[in-house]
Amino acid sequence: MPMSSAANTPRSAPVQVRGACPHDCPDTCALLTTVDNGVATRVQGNPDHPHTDGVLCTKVSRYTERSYHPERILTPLKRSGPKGSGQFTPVGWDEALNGITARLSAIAARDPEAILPYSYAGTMGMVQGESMDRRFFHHLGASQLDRTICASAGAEALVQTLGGKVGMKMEFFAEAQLILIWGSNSIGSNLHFWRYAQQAKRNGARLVCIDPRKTETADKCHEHIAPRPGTDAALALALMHELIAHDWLDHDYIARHTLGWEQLRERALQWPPERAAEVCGVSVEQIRQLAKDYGTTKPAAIRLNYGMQRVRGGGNAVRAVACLPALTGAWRHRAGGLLLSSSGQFPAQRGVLQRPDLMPAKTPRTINMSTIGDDLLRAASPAFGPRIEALVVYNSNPVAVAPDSSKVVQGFARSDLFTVVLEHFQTDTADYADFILPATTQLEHWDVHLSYGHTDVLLNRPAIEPLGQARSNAQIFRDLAARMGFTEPCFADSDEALCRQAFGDAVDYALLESQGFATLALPDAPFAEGGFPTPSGKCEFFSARLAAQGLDGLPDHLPNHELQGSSARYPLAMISPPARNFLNSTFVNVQSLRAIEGRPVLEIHPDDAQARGIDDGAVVRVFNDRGSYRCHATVSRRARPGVINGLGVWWRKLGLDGTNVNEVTSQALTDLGRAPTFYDCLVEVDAFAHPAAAGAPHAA
Ligand SMILES: Nc1nc2c(c(=O)[nH]1)N[C@H]1C(S)=C(S)[C@@H](COP(=O)(O)OP(=O)(O)OC[C@H]3O[C@@H](n4cnc5c(=O)[nH]c(N)nc54)[C@H](O)[C@@H]3O)O[C@H]1N2
Ligand SMILES: Nc1nc2c(c(=O)[nH]1)N[C@H]1C(S)=C(S)[C@@H](COP(=O)(O)OP(=O)(O)OC[C@H]3O[C@@H](n4cnc5c(=O)[nH]c(N)nc54)[C@H](O)[C@@H]3O)O[C@H]1N2
Ligand code: SF4
Ligand SMILES: [Mo]
Repeated sequence: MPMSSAANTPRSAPVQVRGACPHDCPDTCALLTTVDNGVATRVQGNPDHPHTDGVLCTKVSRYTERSYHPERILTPLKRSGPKGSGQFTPVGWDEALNGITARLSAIAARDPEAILPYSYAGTMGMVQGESMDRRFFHHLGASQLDRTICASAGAEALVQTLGGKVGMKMEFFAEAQLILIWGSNSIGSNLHFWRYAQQAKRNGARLVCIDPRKTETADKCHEHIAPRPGTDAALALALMHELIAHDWLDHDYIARHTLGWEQLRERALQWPPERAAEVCGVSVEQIRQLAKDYGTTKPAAIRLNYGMQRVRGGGNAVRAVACLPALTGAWRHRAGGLLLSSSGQFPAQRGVLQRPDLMPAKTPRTINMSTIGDDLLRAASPAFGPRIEALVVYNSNPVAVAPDSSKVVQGFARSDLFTVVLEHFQTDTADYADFILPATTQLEHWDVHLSYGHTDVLLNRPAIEPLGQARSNAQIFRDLAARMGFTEPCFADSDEALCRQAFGDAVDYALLESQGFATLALPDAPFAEGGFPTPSGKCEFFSARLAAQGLDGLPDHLPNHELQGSSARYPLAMISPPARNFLNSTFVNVQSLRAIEGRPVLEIHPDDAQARGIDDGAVVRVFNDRGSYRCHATVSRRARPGVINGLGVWWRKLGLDGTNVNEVTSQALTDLGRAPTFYDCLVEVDAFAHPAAAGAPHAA
């Protein structure tokens, strides 16, 4: 079929338009959208893009269902009932934009820091996610947002250890002889990495999954190690202990390319496998065997992911694991080392795109998105600054995804808070808006993407015209800037011009236009000869920068927050990893995908279920001091004893009794990176009589 860049073609044969998957997923797939007379009829993986290899996950292969969903918001909406009631009336763009600028101008005249943008990675696109929006809020002098909700603990840990979000190339996992999949359900959340891991497996590699939950990935690995949540640093330190005890070390690599070996050695020797086994709740033999596998197999690769980060000691855990490849010299081989995130390797021109120079001379304060619950309820004070009076939410659904929902809901329900939500759908968050603005989807707008899994840049061309009156995020902020009287030329840049600015000359834009993606030129084995992007140029076991902040310069095991204080009386540890057919809270309203997930479920081990009289399929109440949510129990050995898995993240209004898993999660933050601690959460569960329990179908 001929390729076309035209968004709208006259009546003619179908065309295919090249794009990129916008979702918060490490795979950043290349898309091919079939367009038949202006209608997108099919979204497929681009077979020419090596990482995508023509394959998409189930979610995005249903993309047309999401884009043409009958509940898409297609006009601006103005609130017509009480906050949170979800009652809105359609209005024209002029009325909406005028209403919004009037209110924001009035607040800004008093104090622009009372205005807060709230966005995350609903689209990962650099144009629709971090360009015109940032210019707008910088010029306005609004509060800045600390975007911590996902990855900042691990990011900070990598910066302190390896020097940045750098690591192995995803494709070389296929050549490894041992792969540790550590804190990741790759089949569910990183499918295209899993394809390389399978290739390695076919070539004889051993695969080990380290995850408290027995995931579908764990099922397909040779070995599954199920530590208690929040104990990975103890496990990593015990592995170091064994590497030292058996001298499975690369002394030459350590001497030339690491910093702080003597101190780390001393720390690790305090962690014999027996001690770690006690902390982690796994057997001494499993730890010994893992250490032997890791110490004696070459090349050995670690796919480290986000699961271990969402606890108090998440940053330290990532630091501990990130030390391992330097101890064994695994980095010498291109199929050895570690990958958490590749995104630090892209030559993104963020200063050009975001224009922080537009900010007022006195840099506005920063609010942590992970504590939005508390911060919306905070009064003005010298330490905090002004009360938050206005929120502009886009690319995020905080009422569903932020921790400690009851606080978040209370904050969004404030009658004096002015809230604007840019959305495709009337999410839990949009229900609390004063104005909802209809945003375009990836099929309808331009964008350019980096990846946090592979190392290719992708261009997304619009395949179809915007549906209804939808406008791209960048267009909406351009419109708002014009009405606010921002006259700098940068507020006139088109979406396509922003695509060109994102990487400037560092990426061949003509290649992006002709093939849809461009691969960065990077060394195959980035640290074979050291050269880490840390201040010392070495892998920093000991971080002088952390020590200078008064923190431990070495990685250590930090027990979970919830094991201390009043929460410690709740007996079960709850983690809430993603459901495979949702992406965070995106897709929960897509009927065919929700049908696969069935209903909100809590996996509970047979012993824990029996002790509480909970039958498979029963409605349960999961509760602690913060709140309670309702879902259906799945009595299953996917849960380890003492740990329950509340699969996320359902829209509250599509869950049971308007609740979801974040009713019980806390706003406590991680050791590094100020990130949330979703998986550091103690609860109790009980069965209770609920009308939904009778005759409801079992979830798959
Ligand atoms: N299908 C699907 N794919 C997704 C997403 C989605 O919602 N759905 N979300 C996307 C996003 S935003 C992200 S950040 C990534 C996240 O993807 P991953 O990095 O893979 O992280 P999670 O899926 O959050 O958790 C991975 C695994 O960690 C386990 N885990 C929980 N606590 C611990 C612990 O203390 N230690 C260890 N070792 N493991 C633990 C969980 O049981 C889970 O199976 O995936 C992306 N991809
Ligand atoms: N309990 C628990 N909570 C969690 C997690 C967990 O594992 N457990 N995971 C956490 C993680 S890793 C993350 S990353 C966060 C994610 O949290 P969010 O970033 O809020 O992600 P989503 O829930 O997918 O919501 C994204 C929203 O953006 C909208 N959107 C998409 N594209 C566009 C666009 O182009 N324009 C506009 N205006 N809107 C768009 C979508 O419709 C969707 O409603 O959730 C966190 N919450
Ligand atoms: S969500 Fe991930 S696996 Fe699915 S199409 Fe997008 S990038 Fe690919
Ligand atoms: Mo995330």
